[in-house]
Amino acid sequence: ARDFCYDEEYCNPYSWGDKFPSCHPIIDEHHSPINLDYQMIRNESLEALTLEGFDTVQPGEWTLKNNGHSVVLEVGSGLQVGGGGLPAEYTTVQLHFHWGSNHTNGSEHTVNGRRYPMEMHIVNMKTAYYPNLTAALEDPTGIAVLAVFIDVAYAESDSFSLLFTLVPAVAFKGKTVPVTPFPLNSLLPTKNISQYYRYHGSLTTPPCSKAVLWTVYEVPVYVSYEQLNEFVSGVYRSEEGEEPVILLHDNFRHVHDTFGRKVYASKD
Ligand code: 1SD
Ligand code: ZN
Repeated sequence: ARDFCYDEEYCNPYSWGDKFPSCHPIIDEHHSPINLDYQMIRNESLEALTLEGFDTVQPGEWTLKNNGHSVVLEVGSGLQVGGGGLPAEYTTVQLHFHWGSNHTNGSEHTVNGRRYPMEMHIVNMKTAYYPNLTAALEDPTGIAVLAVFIDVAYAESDSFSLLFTLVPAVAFKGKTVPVTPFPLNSLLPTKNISQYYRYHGSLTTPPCSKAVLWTVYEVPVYVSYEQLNEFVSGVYRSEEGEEPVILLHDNFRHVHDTFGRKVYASKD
């Protein structure tokens, strides 16, 4: 039996709480994702984050993996995120994607109700405190996720093609492929990197732990329609040889009420 899913009745996001009690959307709780609107509080002290090691080629080898819920890039240990109002230094662990079935949906966070076609999450855990992600989930600020919206344009993205051309190798659940490290900042917006939203929320997948400081970049990055289509139509949540063969898509959670949470916008 699958642990959680996005479509079937018994395991979709509205019933995650049956198996994972902290996924129940209890009133006043800090769930993610949320809609970002113009009600945000401008916070002049939120400056650009410090992304250590993001502009260099890390030693070693990274791994791209299909875990049946997303495509995940596990990175080594040399990447660190801090500053930008975060209470500590965080070590980058992995990045992964959420997407739809075409270019009209896919992102988890929405901006004034609009969904982008994709959203990338760079997952970081509080350095020096926790041996692994599971341990960090007990801390309300144990995890810092950097979210980047991915939109479509006519031009192909060379940076994303590095990663996306490897996706066919992990088309099926459980598949992994080695990745030669590359500067991770090539996947980030090139302009206005100091413009972002900040709020406290949860993991968007079970166990939905309220352990995440979210940084959502305002400016999207762009891939071509072809790049998006190939990704969206080429990843399965079934294992190789398993019947039926089921596409993995629409792996985004519905947006949640902020219940009066403060959502900040950075200084610029
Ligand atoms: O979906 C991811 C999940 O794969 C895992 O990375 C978790 C962190 O332990 O985070 C969620 S998410 O909230 O970044 N979508
Ligand atoms: Zn995610």
